[in-house]
Amino acid sequence: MTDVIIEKKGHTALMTLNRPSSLNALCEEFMSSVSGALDEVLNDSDIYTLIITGSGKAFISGADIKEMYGKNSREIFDWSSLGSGLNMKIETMEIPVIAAINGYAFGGGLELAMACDIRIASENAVMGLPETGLGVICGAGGTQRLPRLIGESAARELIFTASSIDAGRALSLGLVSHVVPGERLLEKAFSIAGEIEKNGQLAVRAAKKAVNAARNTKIEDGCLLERRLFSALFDTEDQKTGMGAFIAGKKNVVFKNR
Ligand code: DAK
Repeated sequence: MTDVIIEKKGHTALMTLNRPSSLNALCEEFMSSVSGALDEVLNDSDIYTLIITGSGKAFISGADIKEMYGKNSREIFDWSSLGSGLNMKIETMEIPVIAAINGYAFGGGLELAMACDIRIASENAVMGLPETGLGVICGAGGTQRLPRLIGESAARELIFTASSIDAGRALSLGLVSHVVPGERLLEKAFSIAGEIEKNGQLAVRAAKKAVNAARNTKIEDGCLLERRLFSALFDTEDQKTGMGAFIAGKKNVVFKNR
């Protein structure tokens, strides 16, 4: 059985994590498969948006506790580079990535979802960072990304209490941007992907780069980067197409992404 399934629909790639026996827990072998699948997507210039979801009742139940259990600090440090590398790869991918959280997203699973650009959830999704309850802390960016996404107070509470939240609470905290019935989750994800894909892809990618920079740049530097990216787009055909269509009163712009 393939543990990561990639399907292409138009310009969208759907990546389904498929290790149901452990609810998609991230073991070393599985992380390598996910990383390889991400490379496959990265190397396909025809893909404009990636959706990541899980099969069965979990998005990802977390890092594989059984695999981590016996390791010492040196071994886990080596092991962990794969997990953190995975999230950095997702976060820095040129194209937008949508996490369609279909069920449990705990620990490393929520950390992976937080590395995505957009998160949507099914009504039955449950999320949390249970690590302190396991005697450890997040190891793949959870303590860094959660406060940035939902603010320090709520993030500290979730991390220190190791408590789980349902999809409605995640929505109210701004951790996910939509909650839909399970059977409509992928439809919603594809609909968001479609909205993104009708725009100029050079602009979308520049926008992702600029928004990413906002996380760790001084406002002056971020605004300078934004201005540089904005200016560079004026040397593209897309800018003439998009603005030209507005001036001519045309709707349904078709960008050539060049
Ligand atoms: N690891 C290993 N196996 C897991 C697992 C996990 N995280 N989650 C579930 N499983 C396995 C179960 O052991 C069970 O296996 P069998 O007994 O059938 O062999 C099977 O999946 C089905 O699970 P359950 O029988 O427990 O299913 P339930 O529906 O009853 O419960 C559950 C679902 C998700 C509520 C429960 O399985 C659960 O609480 N799972 C653990 C959730 C958790 O604590 N996750 C956080 C793990 S710590 C790092 C990267 C990341 C991390 C750390 C470092 N580096 C890059 C540095 C992150 C740490 C974590 O994620």
